[in-house]
This record gives sequence, C-alpha cells and structure tokens, in this order.
Amino acid sequence: MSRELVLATGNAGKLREFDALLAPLGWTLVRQSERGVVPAPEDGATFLENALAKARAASAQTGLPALADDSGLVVAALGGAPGVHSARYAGPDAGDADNVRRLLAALAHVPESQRTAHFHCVIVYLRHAADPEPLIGQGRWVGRILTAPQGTAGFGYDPVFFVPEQGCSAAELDPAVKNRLSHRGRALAALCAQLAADD
Ligand code: ITT
Repeated sequence: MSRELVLATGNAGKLREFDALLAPLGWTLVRQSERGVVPAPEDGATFLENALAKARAASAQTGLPALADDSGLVVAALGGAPGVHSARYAGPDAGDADNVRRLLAALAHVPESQRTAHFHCVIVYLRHAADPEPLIGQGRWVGRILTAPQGTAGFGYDPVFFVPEQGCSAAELDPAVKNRLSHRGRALAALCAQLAADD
C-alpha cells in the first residue's frame, strides 16, 4: 500500500528519524517545508493538543493526510519541566546546546538518584484536516539526566539522556538502536498498529 502524506515537522533531527522509521512502510513523504506550510502555533497545554494542531495545519494547507509529532523531556526533579516547552526551554530562539546548558544548570545540585527523566512522544495521523477520528500513538522512554554531554548522534537532549539498558547516552547510540528503543519509535509502532487496522 502506498500513501502520500505530509510530515508536519520542521525539526531536522525528527525528520531524519522519521525518514528511517517510515521508509519500510512504503509511504511517499512530503516535507511541510516543500509545500510552504505555515506551522501552527504550539501553545497547547499537552503534547496531544500540539500534535493535533500541527497535523491539522499541515493537512489543511496541503490537502494531504498528515503525520505530526509533539515530544519533549519530562524531568521529575523539575516538576515535569521542560515538558511541552522542551524546544524553547532556554528562550524563543534557543538551540539544542542552549537548552542542554539550561537543563544542566537547573539540575546542578540534584544528586544522581533524583535525576530521573523520560521523553514523551505523541504522534497524530489525520486522514484530512477535519478528520474527527485522529489516530494517536504515544511512547515513553525512561532514563536519567547526566551531569555533562556525551556523544554526538541524535539531537536535542540526547547527549545528556542516559539510557540505563544500554549504559550510554542517547547520543552515543546507533541511530537504528535509538529508533527501536525511543519514545518516537514506540509511538510510531503504536500508531502503525492502528493504521494497519484502518481502511
Ligand atoms: P516541530 O514542532 O516542527 O516538530 P520542534 O523541535 O518544535 O519541531 P517539539 O515542539 O515537539 O518539536 O519539541 C520537541 C523538543 O523536545 C525537541 O526540540 C527536543 O529539544 C526535545 N526532543 C524531542 N524528542 C527528542 C529526542 O528524540 N531526542 C532529544 N531531544 C528530543
């Protein structure tokens, strides 16, 4: 089965991971930037609200089915921050390195036993912009925040996210291993199970 769909993200790290994750499924992927999509504002209180808004905007502006991801890092010692604000934790124009610096500063005096964190990912699939029955996949990846960055792969907070079952940071994992274990890989697997049952 081949379907054309617009991938509603401007994040280069996510795009790389989605390219690899979706390649075996035979979909024709259109980047929203190729179609001049103006992204939706991300002002929802939940990952789900933001993912729905992104998918709806991309579908409305392209006339294609859309897939959107909203994700972030949830740190217990910070009361769940940066959460839905992960992309802009250090300010409106912050890059990955700025966000990582702010996170490490916020946790400077927090001992290892209290540095538990998880990534959360919600992926939404809309058949069309007014689709009242969105397919929704969610995934979680539990780990711990390191005291200094390690590794160069991945994106975002990967260099400071320690993956206990692998004994290294997410940025030290082979990309295929990250995709198998990660919040995004799990959310997409959950979504694909629903897509397979959808006519
Ligand atoms: P789009 O909205 O265009 O998809 P974005 O970067 O603004 O791009 P989000 O609002 O979903 O996307 O923010 C996700 C942020 O959470 C991202 O910028 C990273 O800082 C962090 N993040 C999400 N998944 C991650 C991962 O797999 N590894 C490291 N950091 C991740």
